[in-house]
Amino acid sequence: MPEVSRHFTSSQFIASKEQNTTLGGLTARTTGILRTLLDSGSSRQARRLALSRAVTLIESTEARRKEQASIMLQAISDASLVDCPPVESSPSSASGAFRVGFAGPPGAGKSSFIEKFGLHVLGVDADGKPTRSLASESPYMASFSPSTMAVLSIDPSSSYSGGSILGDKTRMPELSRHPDCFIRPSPTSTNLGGINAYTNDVIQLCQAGGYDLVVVETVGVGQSEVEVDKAVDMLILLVPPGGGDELQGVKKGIVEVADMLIVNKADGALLTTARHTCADYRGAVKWQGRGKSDIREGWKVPVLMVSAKENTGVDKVWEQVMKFKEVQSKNGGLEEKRRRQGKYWMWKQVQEIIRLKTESDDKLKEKANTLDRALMEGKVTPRLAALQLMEAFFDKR
Ligand SMILES: Nc1nc2c(ncn2[C@@H]2O[C@H](COP(=O)(O)OP(=O)(O)OP(=O)(O)O)[C@@H](O)[C@H]2O)c(=O)[nH]1
Ligand SMILES: [Mg+2]
Repeated sequence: MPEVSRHFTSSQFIASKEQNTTLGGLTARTTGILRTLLDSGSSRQARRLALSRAVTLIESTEARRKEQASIMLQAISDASLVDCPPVESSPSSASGAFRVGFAGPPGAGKSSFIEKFGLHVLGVDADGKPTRSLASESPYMASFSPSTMAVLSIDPSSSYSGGSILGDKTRMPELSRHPDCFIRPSPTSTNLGGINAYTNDVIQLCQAGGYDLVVVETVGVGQSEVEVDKAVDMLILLVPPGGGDELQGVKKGIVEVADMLIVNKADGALLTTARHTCADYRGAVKWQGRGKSDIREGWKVPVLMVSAKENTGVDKVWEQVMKFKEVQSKNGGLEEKRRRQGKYWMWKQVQEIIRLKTESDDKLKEKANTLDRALMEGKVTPRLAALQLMEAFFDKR
């Protein structure tokens, strides 16, 4: 496993740029990626490409590339790098990018909606044509008006395809052509449900690259969406119209953690059903955010009706996102949520490091396989198996 304690100072970073040298531990290629990503002088296209390459590095399973990724992430998160040349479009470094998660059942229209949402937020389409009128400008825009956006689409079926921008695959053809939008489909990792172990790292990268708004799309209805809430500032649940069984199909857990609910496909023959679904959800979320222990204290979860197809309701959703950001920034909820998330990701990384180390060490792997078999045969309890594996793990050190 890579050493994660290596770090660089900003003067080293700047000197390496001036002298065109590499940073300790990083190859020339990785240094180049990092430099392009963090340098305010990089063009939008160059920075987008560097981000794509950096994500590929993070998702790599190959030991050497993993090590590069680890050093790169360390360099990015190093506080001493803060005073390296700032990225022009970077939002205030205090809060970084705002992260919004979209979760919901397969086929609910998440990608279709994100495309319309993204175009609305950015204000112009890929050809520079305005996508919203001045009349739809909101007072909240004064404090938050993103000029760049990243979309991380967690693809459950994905066999990873090498970092191309799969606009058609993600159903965001227009947005994926947009020069200020970075779209990246990523495979899920089976043991983590709807997000993967790197989602948080990729979000950090997007932030380092100056992306103001990061949107994460996940698929499924259950544990996975609750998990995506650990990586975002705001979680939006997007559902199709339909009551009864379909409503029950959306697990209670996700409705409880959602900060906003959207009923999509409120168009044509589905409009009446969408209205009923909306009313049902309004009843379901009535008491959310009321408890003193809820970090969203005072936030009334909005339930909105939209149509990605007809491009309706998108402005209202954006208005509520900005409002949530403002309310949560002021009452400290945003900061508190990020602190809790930091703790969560530390332990998630511990788990991942143990898993990778076990897989890359023949003896540990053998021990794990033996314990696996013993578990299947009922010869050992999960607790004992875990203890034995940990003992073997620490013996190796
Ligand atoms: N009528 C109608 N159909 C829509 C709307 N939004 C999406 N669809 C259709 O719903 C289907 C699924 O849309 P996607 O955007 O791929 O849905 P998704 O939730 O991203 O799907 P997964 O990523 O596969 O979970 C497509 O056939 C869309 O054309 C809408 O507002 N109205
Ligand atoms: Mg989708």
